Amino acid sequence: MVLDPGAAVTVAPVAPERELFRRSAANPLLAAKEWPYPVNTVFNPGAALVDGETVLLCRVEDRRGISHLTVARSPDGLTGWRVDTEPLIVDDPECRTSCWGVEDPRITRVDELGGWLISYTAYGPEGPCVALARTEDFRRVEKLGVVMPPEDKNASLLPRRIDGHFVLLHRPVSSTSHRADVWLSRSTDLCSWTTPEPVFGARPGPWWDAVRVGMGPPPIETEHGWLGVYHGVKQMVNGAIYRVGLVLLDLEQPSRVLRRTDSWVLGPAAPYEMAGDVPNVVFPTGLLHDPETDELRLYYGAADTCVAVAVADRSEVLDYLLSCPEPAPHNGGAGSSRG
Ligand code: BMA
Repeated sequence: MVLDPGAAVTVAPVAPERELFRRSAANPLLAAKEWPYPVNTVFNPGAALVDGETVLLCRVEDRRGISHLTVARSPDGLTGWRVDTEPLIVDDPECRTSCWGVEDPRITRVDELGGWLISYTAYGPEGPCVALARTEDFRRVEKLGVVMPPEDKNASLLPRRIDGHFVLLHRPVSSTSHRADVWLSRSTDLCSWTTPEPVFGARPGPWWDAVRVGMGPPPIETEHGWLGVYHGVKQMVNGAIYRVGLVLLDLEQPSRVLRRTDSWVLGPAAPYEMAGDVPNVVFPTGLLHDPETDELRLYYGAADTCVAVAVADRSEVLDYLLSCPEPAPHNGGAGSSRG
């Protein structure tokens, strides 16, 4: 075949010249050696700002292999961490849905609840499912129970109601197609949830997010839409690679994807991301915005072994997202060919 040098070529948008998300020199922030009791690993933290301090609710895998959630606090979100000596949320050996542990919390500040909603994975013999808990101070929690049956995980609640409904993004897995895409469900009381709506899916073939996608931290409201961070998985012959991409969801119709990055914006490259219990994993779970500096802090688990953070400018992130092409009608949706 002879290529016509004058022919128009469609080129995927390139990533920005400098990295959007820049790793902190303080990384890794937290690992087993910082823990006040013996544990295997510390990773995938939810994040919140509480009375001027950064609170990370970390997934801690104990030396049985079962995970629980424990709070660490820091004045600047980077250094001077103080770790609680007791977990905040633990497995319940009597409960079918969480006797194998609790994992991967996401934290949403919900002003009308006067506190924070924690969405986390409860794990038991039926598989992973989504559970909720509420806290006002990260010292006591009220468990609200399981809201999505197995297999479902990676749940993040939006911080405000839309048309009178709370909105939960979550990631069920189809037992027929084995698709693992992002859906959303709505609720007026955080107990009963409506029929799920597809949001966006894995892109088949060679894509970096071809095998599974899952929402990361709760999306942040911006003037252009909900800024969402997600993880995507590619299966290689020697294992999976977990990377990070971005979506912009419509403010009033959050199942509508306005933009999605074709390229990942953060992937395993630092030694602590490439080696550990599960090599080549960057798994985003916490996102904080400082309105004074416009800085975003993205907290993530690295190699299922430690906690790290990368920072970005919110305006640069939005400019980049807005420069990405609008997805075609089905392109953002779960179950579509390019989903
Ligand atoms: C996912 C979750 C995460 C984990 C990731 C990489 O399925 O279980 O907790 O970080 O795999 O192992």
